[in-house]
Amino acid sequence: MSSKPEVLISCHTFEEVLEHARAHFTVIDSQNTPAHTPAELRARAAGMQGILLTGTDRVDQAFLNACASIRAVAISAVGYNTIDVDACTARGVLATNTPGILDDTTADLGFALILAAARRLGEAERYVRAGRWTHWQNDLLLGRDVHHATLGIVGMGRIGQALARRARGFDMKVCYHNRSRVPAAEEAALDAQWLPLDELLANADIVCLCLPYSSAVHHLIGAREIALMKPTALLVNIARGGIVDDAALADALAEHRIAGAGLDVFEGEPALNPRLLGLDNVVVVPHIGSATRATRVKMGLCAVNNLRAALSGETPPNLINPQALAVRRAQ
Ligand code: 8YV
Repeated sequence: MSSKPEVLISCHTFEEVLEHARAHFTVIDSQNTPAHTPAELRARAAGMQGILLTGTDRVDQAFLNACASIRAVAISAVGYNTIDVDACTARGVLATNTPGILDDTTADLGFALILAAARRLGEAERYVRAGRWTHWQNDLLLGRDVHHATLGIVGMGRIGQALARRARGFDMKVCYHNRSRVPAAEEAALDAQWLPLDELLANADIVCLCLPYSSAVHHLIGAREIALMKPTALLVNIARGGIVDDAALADALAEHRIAGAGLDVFEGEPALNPRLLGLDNVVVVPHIGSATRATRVKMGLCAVNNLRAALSGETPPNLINPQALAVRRAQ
C-alpha cells in the first residue's frame, strides 16, 4: 500500500481546505503557527514532498537547498513573486498558483480603496470615532467625485479588466497601460483606451495598479512618475509592494503633490514605511485584496488540487513552470 505524500501547509487555513488536503496527503498544518521565520519554515518542511504556501513565506534557493525532498510548491495566490521559479525549475520542482479565482474579489477591494481615498473615508471614520463631530459644516471632509472621473489602470490582466467593468457603473472614462494591448474586441467591450504609461499618469484622476510584480517593474512608480500625476490625483495599489517606491510616495503625499492614496500592499510588508501611517491622505489596509472567506476557501482548494496533481505525476492545472516537467523526466 503506497503511503500518502507528506505536505506542509505554511499558514492557517480553513477546515474544508484542511479536510480536502488530508484526503490526499499526510498534512503538517500551521493552525497554531501564526508566522514562520525562513529558518522555521525550512525546519518544518524538511523531509516533505510538497508545500502549500501563502502570505509572506518564501520558497527560495535557501529553502530548496534545505528541503531537497520537495517536489511541488503550490501557492494559494495568483502572484508568485515569493517563489524562486527558476530555482524550482532547475530542480524539477513543479510550482503552481491560483489564477482567476480572486479577480472579482480583488477588483471589489480596488474599488473600495478608490472610493475610500476619494471620499476620505479613513479620515471621516477617525473624525467620528474621536468625538469631533459636533456640528454641521458645509465644507466638512470634502472629497473628490469618482463618477465621471478618469481611471488609469496599470496592468490590464484579469483583475484590471474586472476593475474596468466596475468603472462603467460609475460612468468613468477608462484608460490603461499594459505591455501589450488587449485584443481590440476586448478593448472595445471594456471601453478602455491604451496609453503610454507617462501619458496615463498625466491624464488619470485615479491611477490603480493591477500588474504582477517582477524585478522589471520594481519602483515602476517612483518620484519621476508621481511627479507626472495631477495634484488632484489618487494612487491605488492592489498589486504588490515594491512596484511603488513607498518613500517617494510618502514624500508626495506629505507635500500634497498628489491628493491621496489607497494602499493594500507595501514594500517590506507587514512592516511598512512608518511615514505613511502619519499621513491623513492615505488609506491603508493589510493586504486583504482576496480576503473574503468564499474566495480564500476556493483558492485553498485550488492549491490543494494543484498539489495533488503535481505529486501524483499529473500535470497540474495551474502549472507556472512547465519546463520543470522535462527536468523532472530527466531526473
Ligand atoms: C493572497 C494576493 O491572498 O493572490 C495574490 O497574489 O495578493 C492575495 O490574494 C496573498 O498573496 C497571500 O498569499
